[in-house]
Amino acid sequence: MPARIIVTRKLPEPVEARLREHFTVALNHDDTPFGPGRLASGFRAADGMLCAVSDQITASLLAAPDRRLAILANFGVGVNNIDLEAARAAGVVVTNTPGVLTDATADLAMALILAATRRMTESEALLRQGGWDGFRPTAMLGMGLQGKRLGIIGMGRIGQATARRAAAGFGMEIVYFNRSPVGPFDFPAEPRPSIEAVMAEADIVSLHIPGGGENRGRIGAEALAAMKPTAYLVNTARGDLIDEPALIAALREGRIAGAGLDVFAEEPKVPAGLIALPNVTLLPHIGSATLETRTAMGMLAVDNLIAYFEGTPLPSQVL
Ligand code: 8YV
Repeated sequence: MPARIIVTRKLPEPVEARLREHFTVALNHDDTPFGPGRLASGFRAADGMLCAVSDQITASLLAAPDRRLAILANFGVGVNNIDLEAARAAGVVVTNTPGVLTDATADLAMALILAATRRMTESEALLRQGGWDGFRPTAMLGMGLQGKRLGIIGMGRIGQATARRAAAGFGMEIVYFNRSPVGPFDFPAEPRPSIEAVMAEADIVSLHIPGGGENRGRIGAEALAAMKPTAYLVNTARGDLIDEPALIAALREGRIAGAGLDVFAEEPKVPAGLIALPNVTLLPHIGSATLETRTAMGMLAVDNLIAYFEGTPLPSQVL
């Protein structure tokens, strides 16, 4: 009998077709997010779940005595939506989708770097609101990237891909902090001993570390105070890395120049304080949102499920 798989979100068609070929599958046709009740009944009814960042996989779900579920194939590289300690204790296998979303996410980090430094959100708002009265040599002046310093926090796959784009494509210098030694790279980059050291000398800081755990709130008042008043902060990683009230205060008081954010601490809530600020570009978690990438992520999640139920090595196992 094929294994029973529950899919918590609507996925690109080829991924859903492949799931139907291999499993008895319950798809989410109308894409309504699962609440705790629907997740709990899924844990009782299915052998596996293909879940996403919008699903909070808590200790109480994982510890339920009537759980049937044996594997969580997470759609995404970040797994901070899953209580990993509880999954380990329950013996539930967890997989993710590294590698296939590196380029799309690094592209979006560059897009946010450009949007922030070229004041795109502010400029477009002016135009849409009918406030543009024609070309002016001194209007909407931003900051050029050439020769500026990009600070990468977390030099993993996506951090490196962002740095490579910035160095090779835009002539930026790269400084970075990584918890463990990393490199060499195919672009020039200098390590720094701490996050604050990177933040102090960067013209733009881009975050690429995992969310949750000890990283929650890591970019708080102290780290933000280290930044230059002319510098920008970009986040395509996880929203909870940033203490949002501290960031709002820094932006409001002009202690940093601007920000580009694709992720938020309590998605889909976006603090009103951020929405009110003109010098921030805000995107609804679209780092990996290309058809090619979302299809590749889905296929990798399915590869993991197939391998698990066939008893072969899993392509990308977290636990
Ligand atoms: C995903 C992401 O689209 O991979 C990640 O960690 O943040 C995104 O690219 C999202 O997690 C969907 O589950």
